[in-house]
Amino acid sequence: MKKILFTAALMGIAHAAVKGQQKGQQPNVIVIYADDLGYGDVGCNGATRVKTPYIDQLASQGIRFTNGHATAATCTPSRYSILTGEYAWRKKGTNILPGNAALIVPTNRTTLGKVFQRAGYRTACIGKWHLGLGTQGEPDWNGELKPGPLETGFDYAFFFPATADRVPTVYVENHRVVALDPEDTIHVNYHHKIGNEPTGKENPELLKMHSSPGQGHDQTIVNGIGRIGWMTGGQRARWTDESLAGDFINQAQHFIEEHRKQPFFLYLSLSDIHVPRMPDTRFKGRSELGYRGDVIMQLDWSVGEIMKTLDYLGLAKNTIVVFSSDNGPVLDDGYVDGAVTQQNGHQPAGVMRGGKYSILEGGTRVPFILRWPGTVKPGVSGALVSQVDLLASFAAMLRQPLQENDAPDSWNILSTLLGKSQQGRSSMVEQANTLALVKGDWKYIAPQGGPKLLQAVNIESGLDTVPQLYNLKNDLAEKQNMAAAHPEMVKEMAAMLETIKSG
Ligand code: NG6
Ligand code: CA
Repeated sequence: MKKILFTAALMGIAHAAVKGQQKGQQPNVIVIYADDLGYGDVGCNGATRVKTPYIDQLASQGIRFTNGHATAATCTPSRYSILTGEYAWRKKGTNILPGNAALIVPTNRTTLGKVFQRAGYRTACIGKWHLGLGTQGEPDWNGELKPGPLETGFDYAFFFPATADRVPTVYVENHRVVALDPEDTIHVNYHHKIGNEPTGKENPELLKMHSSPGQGHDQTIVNGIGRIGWMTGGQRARWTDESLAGDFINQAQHFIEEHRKQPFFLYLSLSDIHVPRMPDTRFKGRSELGYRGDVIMQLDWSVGEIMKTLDYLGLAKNTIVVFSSDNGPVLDDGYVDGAVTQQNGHQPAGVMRGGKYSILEGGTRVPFILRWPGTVKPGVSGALVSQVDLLASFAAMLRQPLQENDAPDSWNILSTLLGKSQQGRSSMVEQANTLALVKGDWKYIAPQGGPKLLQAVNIESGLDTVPQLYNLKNDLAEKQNMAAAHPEMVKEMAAMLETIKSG
């Protein structure tokens, strides 16, 4: 791992000498991707019970989109889409991946990172990956882990393989586990217990945070927290949950500082506010919402650190920062962390129904901010925009041609993202156990059987065996199913969804 001497490195740089260094250059782009952060979890979208001053500042200096979306209500498909410009439901095997899955992004296709690489940018992926590693079978944790981010558009990568609640709980730098010890090799299994380390199920007395009854997370204990999956070995390589946010920010600052003189693209995929929510000790108990509120504050701190780094290096004006989240919010996602008992009236999805795992608006409508000081006029936009559009939009900005089969669902909405147009996408598909089509003010949810309430997480799935049609303009909370009153529109939108599916 590269040594992080960020502060020392910065102190050695004469501030004035750095300023304007990038004048006339193409703008840097940083995508800060939060995990499971709901539309209503940030102050600028109405949260009052938790404070997010840095995210609010980013919004007030840029455009805050009120109709901005992830493509899906869970992580892996949304991440697949933001990087490939393709709806994930077009490709099999793109649902939530286990920690030992193979790479699902084809290495021969154009990705967001590759668009920047072709335009001469240095690119990095820092944070949560969750798109698989290797070609098939178990990735070789003790050898070379490829293909992965380096084969799909990134020059540098520092990440963990899946989610913070899945083994192996280690960092990977480029192709190798960080702090790997050949005397203590890493082995992972998602089917049965391996090794003799305690598990949350057998040794709950060793836990510092308990898993929610019936929600798993009771396999190998790492850092006092039961995980999904079993692992053995790699004792020195294991991360500490309390340090995750700081570790990723250190890496990000180092990358920005190192590339301050050339255009860079940073995909900064933070672990907050996904479970296990185990903030750095200085954030523990800081909010009134339990650890969920504390990690929102930690996420806000992370955003602030990036903003300060850009300011300090004189790069703020020449850097586009996009901030969003991979899916909507959830309170109890498997651990007893106070999110439910200390909700205190906080509304993580704002006025919307649903959340993570749900086809209702709370599932995919997430915080979405773009800041480019001096170029993009601050404001609020209600235009329909999706993360899947970043690829075609940035390709247009960089004048990088896309081939016929590249990024099939990505629309060039650059002028909307930059606030020059209020016109977003005319239609968009949402995914969560079924598909929904948004067109203008209307949303059609394709019929699909299944539980109406996802009991473990206490979230409405939005599933119904009959078609649903909502007018989002008048009824953002999707309370009035208008399907019976507008059979023609149901027919038309169902047909349009079929056309998009076969397209
Ligand atoms: C679910 C996990 C949940 C979380 C999610 C992935 C259970 C019962 N729940 O299967 O805790 O890890 O997967 O979240 O195992 S995501 O944001 O990466 O999609
Ligand atoms: Ca997520």
